[in-house]
Amino acid sequence: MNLGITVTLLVAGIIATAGASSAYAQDQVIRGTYAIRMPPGAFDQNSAVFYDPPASAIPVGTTVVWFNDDPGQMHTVTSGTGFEDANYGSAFDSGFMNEGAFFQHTFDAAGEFPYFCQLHPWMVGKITVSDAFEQGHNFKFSSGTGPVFDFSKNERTLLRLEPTSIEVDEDEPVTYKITILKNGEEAFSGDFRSLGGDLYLELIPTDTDTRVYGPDISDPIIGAYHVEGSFLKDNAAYTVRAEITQIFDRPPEDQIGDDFGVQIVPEFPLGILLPVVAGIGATIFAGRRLGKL
Ligand SMILES: [Cu+2]
Repeated sequence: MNLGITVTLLVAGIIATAGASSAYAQDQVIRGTYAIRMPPGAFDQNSAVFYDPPASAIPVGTTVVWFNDDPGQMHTVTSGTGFEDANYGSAFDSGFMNEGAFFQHTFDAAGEFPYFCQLHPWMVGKITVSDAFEQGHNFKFSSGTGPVFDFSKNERTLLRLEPTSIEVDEDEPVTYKITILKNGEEAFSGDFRSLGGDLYLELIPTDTDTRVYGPDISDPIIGAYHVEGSFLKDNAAYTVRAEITQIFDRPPEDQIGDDFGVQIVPEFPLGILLPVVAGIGATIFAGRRLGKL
């Protein structure tokens, strides 16, 4: 088959598919902000990683996009723990995904969402969704684990910042300055660019040096960034200080900033349940204002 015919057939196939289903046509565009990959060799039962990352904690409303990067292998992303789960596939199901295909799903409700691959049922992953949020003066702040992040239960938590005191168009680039304070001392600072105002930032406690990577989706820049490091691995009160320092290429007229509290703990012992719950209430409802810095 020569290349001209191949391309013609491919284009005809795409047009036929797009015409058949508008939902499928929409999925030609990546809307997801948080990426999970099926890496080369993911099909192999002995693979170290099937879905990467295998377990994530995200705020409600996040759109996750899965990519099949496994050469020559088809996979699925199917809700449920496996075929023994009577409701498997009811929350979401990608259908067969060829190499290079992607599937996206928006998580609109809190809960735990295990999923698996119908072709290789040993491939399992999990998404935990939280609807906890804190309303600051300038941002709504959501965390995949709520205000207490127990990293023995969740290895990572995705944070979302949504500006609420300014309007940002979907195609408008915004620069955030994020500072993370640990017990009141600056432990991290970085600049992050995003389109449309919302910033997704994942915190990953590790035993390694501080590392920043992302965005997951870079064209356009709508994807999540990731910050990992040992500085996140202490039993400590953390503050995430968010500021918008640029809209397009100029600083905003008024300073836009908020502080949000995140308690990071290595475990959540039952003995301290009551005092910590009181702390959650205080953290949720007492977002401190930076105001004019
Ligand atoms: Cu598979």
